[in-house]
Amino acid sequence: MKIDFDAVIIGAGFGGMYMLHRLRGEGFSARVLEAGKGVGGTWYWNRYPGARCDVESVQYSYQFSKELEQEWEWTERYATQPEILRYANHVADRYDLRRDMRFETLVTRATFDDTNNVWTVETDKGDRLVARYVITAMGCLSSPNTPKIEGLADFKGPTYHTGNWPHEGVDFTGKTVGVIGTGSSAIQSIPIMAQQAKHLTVFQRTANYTIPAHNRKLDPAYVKQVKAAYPEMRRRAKTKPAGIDFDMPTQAAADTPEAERNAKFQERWDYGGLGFMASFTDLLLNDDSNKAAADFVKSKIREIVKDPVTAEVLTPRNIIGCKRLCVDSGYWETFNRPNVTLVDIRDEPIERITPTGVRAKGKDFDVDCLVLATGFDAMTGALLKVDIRGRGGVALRDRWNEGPKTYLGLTVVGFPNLFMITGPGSPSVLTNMLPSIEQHVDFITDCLVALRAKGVTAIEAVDAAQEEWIGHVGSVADITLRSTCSSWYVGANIPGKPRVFMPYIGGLPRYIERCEAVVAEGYSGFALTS
Ligand code: NA7
Repeated sequence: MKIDFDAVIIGAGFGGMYMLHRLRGEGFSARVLEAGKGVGGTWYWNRYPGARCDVESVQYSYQFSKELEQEWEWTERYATQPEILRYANHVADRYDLRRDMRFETLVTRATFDDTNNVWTVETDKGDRLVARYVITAMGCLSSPNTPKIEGLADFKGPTYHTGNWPHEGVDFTGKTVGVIGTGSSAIQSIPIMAQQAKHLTVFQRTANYTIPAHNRKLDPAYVKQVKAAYPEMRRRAKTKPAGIDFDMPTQAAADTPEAERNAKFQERWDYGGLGFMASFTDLLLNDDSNKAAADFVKSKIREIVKDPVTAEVLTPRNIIGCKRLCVDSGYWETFNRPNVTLVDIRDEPIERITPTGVRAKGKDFDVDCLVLATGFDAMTGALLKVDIRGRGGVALRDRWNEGPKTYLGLTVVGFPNLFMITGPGSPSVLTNMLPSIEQHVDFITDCLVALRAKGVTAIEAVDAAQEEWIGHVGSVADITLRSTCSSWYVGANIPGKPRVFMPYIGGLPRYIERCEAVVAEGYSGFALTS
């Protein structure tokens, strides 16, 4: 059987780029297929105003090359989307990655051939590529969710989705703007849109928690210091559950007197960012401790937002950290502006979109343009958009109709020679994505090298191993409060999506240990066919 490539990689984000680099280094042939016109994945599409990473830039970067690590200069504590995209392009140039990439090419179908143990990958351009392996690098938050609100298609003005933002940018100067959604994308973009727009109306279904970023330009002396100690920082990061090097708590909020507890929350608030949830060990384990953290943030909302009614509407009612915590620059303050209106649609959904605006709560809110900050069909959306057919023509869509089941978040029973970078059931979105991506890419590369040495033509997860892994993913999720609310982690934002806590919450160190054990045991949990 003639094959075109050892591997077809779907997606040219950070996963696809590093995957290509590693495979080339080991002498495999590979082709990357990418829907966008360039590299960068999520950072290619998410160009909304204020888009930034919520992991600090010096940690949200590749670590596979010491030279790359040393030569790249991050300029802000939290890198902006343009800076991260520049970094992705720099990596593509440095390693001459584009020559094995095909852009504006959407993968439509991938079919496994049981007889020859190969995949045929088809694209919207009419390609049919035969490869031994298919590696998906499509990202966890890459399939934008456009809610089915009646009348959306009739709106006369422009409609923008934060996850698929026009590349030329949007100037809201002098415009009236309606924003639907108050997740991370909205929380980052609202303060900037409010500065430009004549009037901004925010339609909020669920009030959200956000912690100030306290973003700043990075002091070159600090960057120098980080670079000098990079290996140590990276090593420490891998010992932390989220793969981020920061001070881990040692004390439970439940064992801490109130004044001391609040002082700690204040310290973390002043420091800024996601580390707020690491103020104490038990914020996601104990209801009272969680409430203490939530109350602290609620008191901040009341302090910052001048109008008590608006403050009350902005005050979240769910537990903190259940939905992904947001990191902002001036979000609450924005609601003190005279040109910003908040509409609470918690109990009454938007009735419809009219040709001139939004009808909600029996009122028409006329707007020139509409921004959908309505998130993504997370973790499985991009994968299931491709018609992936495994052994016997079984569709992944059918296999996962009760929620995704994987072995290690990397492979699926019935789908031999298919690997997923940061698939459901792996730590992925609960960690710093870059080290998680690198760990997966290294695992896959080492695996392909080992299979080649053994003359293996097919690798497939074994049912018992997958069941055991899924059981473990579910049982660790049940221990935390994180699985208890309606978040995209459980697919709750997509009507009809099965409710399953999708990422692995056991932490990166435990996950790495498990992957290493699988390798040490000669790829335990997998069936290998020569
Ligand atoms: P999110 O966090 O999923 O936020 C989407 C927002 O859109 C959220 O406030 C939703 O309310 C709201 N939404 C979705 N559908 C509707 C409808 N039909 N009506 C009203 N409001 C709606 O997506 P983001 O892009 O902000 O962030 C995703 C991740 O990217 C983020 O966690 C970071 O990791 C980076 P809901 O909460 O569902 O009531």
